[in-house]
Amino acid sequence: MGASAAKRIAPGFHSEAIEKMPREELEALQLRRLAATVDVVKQNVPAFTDRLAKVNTPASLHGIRDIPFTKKTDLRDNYPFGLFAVPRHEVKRVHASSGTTGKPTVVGYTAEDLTMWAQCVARCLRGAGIEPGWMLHNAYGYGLFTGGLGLHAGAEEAGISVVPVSGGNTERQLILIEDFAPESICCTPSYALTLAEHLSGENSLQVGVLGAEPWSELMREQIEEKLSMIAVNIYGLSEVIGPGVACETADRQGLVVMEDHFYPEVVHPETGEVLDDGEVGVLVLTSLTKQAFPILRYWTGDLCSLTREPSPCGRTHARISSIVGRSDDMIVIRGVNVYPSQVEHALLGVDLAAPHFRLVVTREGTLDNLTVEVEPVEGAGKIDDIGERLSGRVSDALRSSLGIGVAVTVAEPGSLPRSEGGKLSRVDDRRTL
Ligand code: DLL
Repeated sequence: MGASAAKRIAPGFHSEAIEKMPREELEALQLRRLAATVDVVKQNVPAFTDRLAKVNTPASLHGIRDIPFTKKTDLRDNYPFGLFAVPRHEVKRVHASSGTTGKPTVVGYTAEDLTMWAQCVARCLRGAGIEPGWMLHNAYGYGLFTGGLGLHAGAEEAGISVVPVSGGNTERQLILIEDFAPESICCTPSYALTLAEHLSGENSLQVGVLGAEPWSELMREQIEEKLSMIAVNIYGLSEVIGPGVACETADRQGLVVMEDHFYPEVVHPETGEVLDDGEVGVLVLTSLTKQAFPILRYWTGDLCSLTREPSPCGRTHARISSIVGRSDDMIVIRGVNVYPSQVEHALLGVDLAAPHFRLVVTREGTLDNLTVEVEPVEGAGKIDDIGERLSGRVSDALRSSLGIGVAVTVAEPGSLPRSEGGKLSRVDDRRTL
């Protein structure tokens, strides 16, 4: 049974009046909240006093463009609590994201921030079609990562029973899914694929809420097919709140931004100029209600486009496309700009290729090299017999989508890294070594 044959899942609501608020009213609310946030940051975050000295309280939403971007380096430079806008005793929780180098970036929440966050995630889960009273198997990591606790609080807020499994220990996860028969699951898409290698299509799951890493439409098809559930994309980042900044509904027509709390812009990756709706650029987010760690024009580095057309389900808030890559992920191969997500997309369309792969990036002198490692699908035959055919097909697919030739190697089935519960990096970037 594929997802299409599964019971039709319809988007629900957690705060219907807000989610369907007429845009004019929504934008007036955003402006009031933006003005208050700018004033709070100016007054309460000494690290930004100089930077914001010439910025006036915005009189229109357009006025946000006068505010300088906040970047990840600002969080590192003010580690750990230097950008908090409330006294330490008002901070009820901190989370942190592990940077690949150096210190983590630390974020904080007041009691009201935690309530707002739970409400945003509750909207995501209800929009995804999960009903109050259903069970949610939560396989996002609990701890400093925002995934586990973020989804946990949202489920409770929406009246969904949550199983706080956290990531890892796949064997135990499989037993619990079998025995508890949850209707829904949340985890990274790469971990959903790991679970799908062991779970039959005859399982209890109807909805998966997957995110925290990029994934393509083809990967969605594979997950939906193998697990017989619909797979909904959830987006967020710890600097802005955690999961729940934006999420698809069960219709899967773009990710609805919780626009009463987060103001989205898409800007040109090099000039920072705000782009028109529909154009792909860097997503920039401003928190409109956060207290402990308000953030103005945060440069996410995530590439997507934006639309303000109303959704089929009646939601009026803006939607972003799936994240198509990160502005800092670009590889230049013989003068051609390549994003790993483009490679993934081409690769997943090759029928002999399994959805497990790795991109190895190396540098010789000033030239970047890319090697794509692929695995054959189960049952395709011995590598000696099909290896050449598989690598030929992958090379052809890559040449036609990227316009350049890329080295391809075929690995033994099961040998490439699988997600063990957390984010899976499919790019092995050896250029800095
Ligand atoms: O990954 C928050 C989260 C948890 C989102 C659970 C969804 C589900 P960070 O660890 O701070 O926070 O990582 C944020 O992950 O800037 C994106 O590059 C990437 N990311 C998150 N969601 C998606 C998604 C959490 N749906 C960074 N698609 C972000 C693509 C995503 N990339």
